[in-house]
Amino acid sequence: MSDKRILTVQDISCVGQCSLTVALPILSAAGLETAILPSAVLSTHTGGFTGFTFRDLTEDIPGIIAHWQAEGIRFNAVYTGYLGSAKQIALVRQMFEVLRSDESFVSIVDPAMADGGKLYTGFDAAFVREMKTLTAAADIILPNITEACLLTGTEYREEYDEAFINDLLSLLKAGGAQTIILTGVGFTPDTTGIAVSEGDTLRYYQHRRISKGSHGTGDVYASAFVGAYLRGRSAYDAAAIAADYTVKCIENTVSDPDHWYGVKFEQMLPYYIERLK
Ligand code: PXL
Repeated sequence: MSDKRILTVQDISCVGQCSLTVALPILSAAGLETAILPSAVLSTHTGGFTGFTFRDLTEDIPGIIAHWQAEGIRFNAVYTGYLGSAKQIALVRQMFEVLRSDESFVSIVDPAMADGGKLYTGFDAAFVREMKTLTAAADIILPNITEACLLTGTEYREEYDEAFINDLLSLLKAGGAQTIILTGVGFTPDTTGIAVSEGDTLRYYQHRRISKGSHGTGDVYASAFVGAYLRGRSAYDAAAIAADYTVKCIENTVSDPDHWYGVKFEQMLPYYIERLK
């Protein structure tokens, strides 16, 4: 296995099984040396908890980038998730340029900002506008349907057909997106899955839909995708491995009503590691 070093930029939600507390263990399980850059520190995630603390770390980022540049630190991939401010997005775009390894580099953006037709608490139209510039600059993006609608100015719909998905993908491509992993796409009530768009090729990976909208599953999915992709799987195969792993995590959690805030992804890591062999 060739050694790859990845940087992931997303928040630390101290409690809640999302963002960095999910990405770091999953990427490590994939065998990747993983550096982290926390975009913000929250006491919990914002989905269902109230009264959480939020410290934006945007002001720390220029100094961190400058230090890494002085040390000659470079990465084979930068993978971004939930970001702390619109201003931070411009800094992340700069990171794609100044922290890329000359040997290999891929930029992967999960525009984590919305779900179920709604922006997450704290984000606004200015954040969406800035996020558009990041998805245009990235090699691979992983929006859900709500995020794809926001990025393309499309009205969100609960029910849709393949023509709607094709239009969303065309608009994303027209906006500069390259490889698109569109998540949460299902055409029957009992199925969901992924649309993988690369150049002129579009393939679907469909699977059983277990429950609607489990917290943190977008981060589990994106991290598992990034791990598999950087371990040399094609975008489609990585999308499928990540989907199967995420389903296992949800199956492992649904019977526990107290565990509403995230999924028990840790117990399923052996399955993920096995799939990467
Ligand atoms: O899972 C996405 C996510 C990440 N980070 C924070 C969140 C959310 C979703 O609500 O609130 C802080």
